[in-house]
Amino acid sequence: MNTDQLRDQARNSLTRIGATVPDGTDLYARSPITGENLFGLRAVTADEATRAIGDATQAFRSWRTTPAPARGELVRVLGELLRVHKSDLADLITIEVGKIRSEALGEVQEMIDICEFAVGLSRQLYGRTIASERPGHRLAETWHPLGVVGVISAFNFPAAVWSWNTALALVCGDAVVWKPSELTPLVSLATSHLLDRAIAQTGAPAHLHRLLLGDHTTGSVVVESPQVSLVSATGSTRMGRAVGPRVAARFGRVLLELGGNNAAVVAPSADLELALRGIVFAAAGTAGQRCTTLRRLIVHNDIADQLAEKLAAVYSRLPIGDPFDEKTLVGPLITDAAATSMLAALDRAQADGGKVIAGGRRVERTGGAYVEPAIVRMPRQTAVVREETFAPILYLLTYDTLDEAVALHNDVPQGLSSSIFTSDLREAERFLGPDGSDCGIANVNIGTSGAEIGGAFGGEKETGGGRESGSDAWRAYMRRATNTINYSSTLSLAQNVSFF
Ligand code: UN1
Repeated sequence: MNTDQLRDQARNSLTRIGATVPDGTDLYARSPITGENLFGLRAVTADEATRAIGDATQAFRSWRTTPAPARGELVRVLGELLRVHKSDLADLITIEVGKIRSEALGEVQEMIDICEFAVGLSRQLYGRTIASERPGHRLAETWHPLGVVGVISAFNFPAAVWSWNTALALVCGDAVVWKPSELTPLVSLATSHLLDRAIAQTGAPAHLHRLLLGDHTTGSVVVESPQVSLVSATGSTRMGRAVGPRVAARFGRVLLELGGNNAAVVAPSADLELALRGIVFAAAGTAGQRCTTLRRLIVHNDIADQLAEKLAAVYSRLPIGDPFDEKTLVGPLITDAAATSMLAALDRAQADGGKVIAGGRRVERTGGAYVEPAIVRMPRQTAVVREETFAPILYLLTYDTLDEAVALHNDVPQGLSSSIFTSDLREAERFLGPDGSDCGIANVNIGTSGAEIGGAFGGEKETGGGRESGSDAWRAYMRRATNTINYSSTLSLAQNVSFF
């Protein structure tokens, strides 16, 4: 598609959703498909951002006492609107991120899934009753809404990551302000408008959610505001290093989802055909631009040549190009800079003795940064392998013993996602055990990417430690109160203390 067609398609999707684009020249919606601008937009000023946080704080005051199941109704309606506009939103994701259609639809499905999870959760924000040591006393734990949640999201999952945070925050009784990536303003406008429609339809407070389009100065307003109780930020480790301490300095809470450098171990007993499919999706899918993308393959020496050959054969046939073309599996990288840093990483890997066994070249096309996903066989886990390059590079390393594989696996600063391909129960359990993978996500016979929303999502070490999405991740969006209730007529002190 050319830029005029992309612009028309974006306009049509936005119109069906009902969203309008605030005209301006502060930032530009663009498409990585052609590398050209689509619309000029107006950003919010710092004053407007501060006022929006104030408005959200007001909305929070009434929302926090709305019964949680009634809050769930808002999220249920949002989920319905997402179903109705699934195709429109997926189009905007493909236009602004360059994801292939199936993955863009998958991203919207992930949003619908988390809405449904959150609706159920709205009746399950359980506290505990705890045995008290004193007669006639009850000890309990109550979860209360936290305040305003500031969501800072990245370009690669421009809508789903917002929904993990927002669906939970809303049922937990919080208000949300959202600073999306500058690279995906149209997806943000559309998504935010769908929530505004759900808010209007259910009579929830109008300013419960505020979209703050802008650059890092807008992000700073969110990070610095004492009214933002939790900053949930997704992006690079560099971004997290800047955000984390600033929020901590004002005793705010942070939830960080930062870089990954995800690896899969392939053991000699692995089902190689299954492993092959898992590896290719995880490494080349989304053009290597997921935080869960498979970046390192740690293969047993006995099968390394065989697997490398099979992978190289599949890579040589990967259809690269326009993500709207049904045959395409690898769309463009988000920017030219992303392609430049991929090529620079490949140069460094080769200087370290790495051999490119598949791909790695820029695909010549007018407009857009299209690259061939690459596989590089490395003699060692050198510095470049230990860094996250947000592009489709798969480094292949080899091992002889599982101990060696696990040591290589864990010897990177990041700790998001991991997997092992094996038919050996002992190896699988060892990998999942306390001295196995040190990641927040550890899988068996499935790749590192494409997690379901039902589990908690996040990682250790430089990945930031936060957990979002399913399981009990909701607790990050609430504050806990411990209650001691004396229903006897005597005052007894804990720890047998006597006084007065
Ligand atoms: C991200 O790349 O920031 O597990 C999120 C996955 C998706 C989410 C990725 N469910 O790959």
